[in-house]
Amino acid sequence: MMDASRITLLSHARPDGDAYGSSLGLGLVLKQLGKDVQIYNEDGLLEMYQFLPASELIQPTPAASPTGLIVSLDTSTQERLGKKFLSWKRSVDINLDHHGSNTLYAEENIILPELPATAAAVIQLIQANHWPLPAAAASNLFVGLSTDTGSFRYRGTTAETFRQAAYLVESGADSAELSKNCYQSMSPARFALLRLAFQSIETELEGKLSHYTLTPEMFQISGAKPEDTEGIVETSLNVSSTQIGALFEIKADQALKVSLRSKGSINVSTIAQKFGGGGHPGAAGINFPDKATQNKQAVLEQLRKALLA
Ligand SMILES: [Mn+2]
Repeated sequence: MMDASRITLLSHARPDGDAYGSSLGLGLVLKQLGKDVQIYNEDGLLEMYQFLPASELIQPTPAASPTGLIVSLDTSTQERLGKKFLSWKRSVDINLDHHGSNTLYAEENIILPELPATAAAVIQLIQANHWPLPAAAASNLFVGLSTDTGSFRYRGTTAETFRQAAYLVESGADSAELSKNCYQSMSPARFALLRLAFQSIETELEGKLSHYTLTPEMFQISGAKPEDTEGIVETSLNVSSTQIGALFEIKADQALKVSLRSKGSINVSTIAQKFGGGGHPGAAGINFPDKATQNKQAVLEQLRKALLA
């Protein structure tokens, strides 16, 4: 990565705090090293992440393929980089990720499933190379580390994670301010969607399984955006009995987006992979192009089976 002068950083569509945080964190460090850096995402910059320092560097993926080195971050499959990227007909040079389900689609694949965030992999890279870490980069990496660990709560958060967090704070990341922007800055529309989502909750198997179903009407009524579903499924795990939480998002064209979370011993990534999805043992997702109702039932069947096993 040190040799290339022009570097393009990509992350997955429907980006989250780790996709943006790891790309911006690495991008700002490379820029300071004198590199010509482009940071692209299929969805551009979502409004809720405008607070990230230097967030304006995130541009929607252009139609034309750039020259130079292409690096993907936090992205388990090539398809998740989005349609624009696929139209470039170019392969990724370096694939830096922490999803165990990563399909190793690049020339060089650096997959670290033991790390709780791609931001953690970027921090290792920065430290190993003794690259200077500007405060703006540290702040972005803090957001990646904090959001993917559920504020340092999930399994996978280790002593090293806290050491990395300390390093970021020492480098200028304001943890309280960033956390407020991540967790206490919900838009009224998102809050309205949350209210409707809670009304849709169904629990099964003595509360071990808890699932939400979102419909296009709920987005209409609340005025929420597609990205406003982030964090909803996690709230089901706040109930003591819940072992698996699921969020089913039914689209107008009957496509179905499924988010799965587990706080027990059940690996939801294995279940997602049965349907062509993937993720981590505690957090995984599936995208079905059609047959929303049927596919929802099929996933629920697998979740019940896992809980009864
Ligand atoms: Mn991640």
